[in-house]
Amino acid sequence: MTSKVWFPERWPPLRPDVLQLYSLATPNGQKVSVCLEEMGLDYEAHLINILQGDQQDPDYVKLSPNGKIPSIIDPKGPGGSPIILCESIVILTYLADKTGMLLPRDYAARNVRPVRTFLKIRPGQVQR
Ligand SMILES: N[C@@H](CCC(=O)N[C@@H](CS)C(=O)NCC(=O)O)C(=O)O
Repeated sequence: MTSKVWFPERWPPLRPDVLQLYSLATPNGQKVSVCLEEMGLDYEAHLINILQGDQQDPDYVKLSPNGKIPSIIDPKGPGGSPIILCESIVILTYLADKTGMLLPRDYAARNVRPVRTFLKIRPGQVQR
């Protein structure tokens, strides 16, 4: 079953049928971009300039009630219905479940320390 997809008026999609990413190149924002690229998912990116207060735009807060990037709209979410998600770990876990990539499906395997650390760590904390 599919239902109508809502998009923020200020950041209209060019391709409403693909996943929409609302983000900026910060450590938390990049986690989701890297994940989408690694998974080869088709998506459209919208710049949310947190230095200019875009994250407090009333339309953006409908995507991310805590006024933080990143967030996504997947027009083809579970059961074919649209889904809106915020919080990088929630998004990463959702994308892993959607594609079957990058995270073990098994709950116990998923909760071992290296996997949890990978999800939680900020790219800026990774030492080269
Ligand atoms: N726990 C959130 C944190 C997201 C977060 O802190 N985003 C920052 C940029 S990296 C942000 O949107 N800051 C804008 C603000 O706090 O006004 C996540 O992992 O997604």
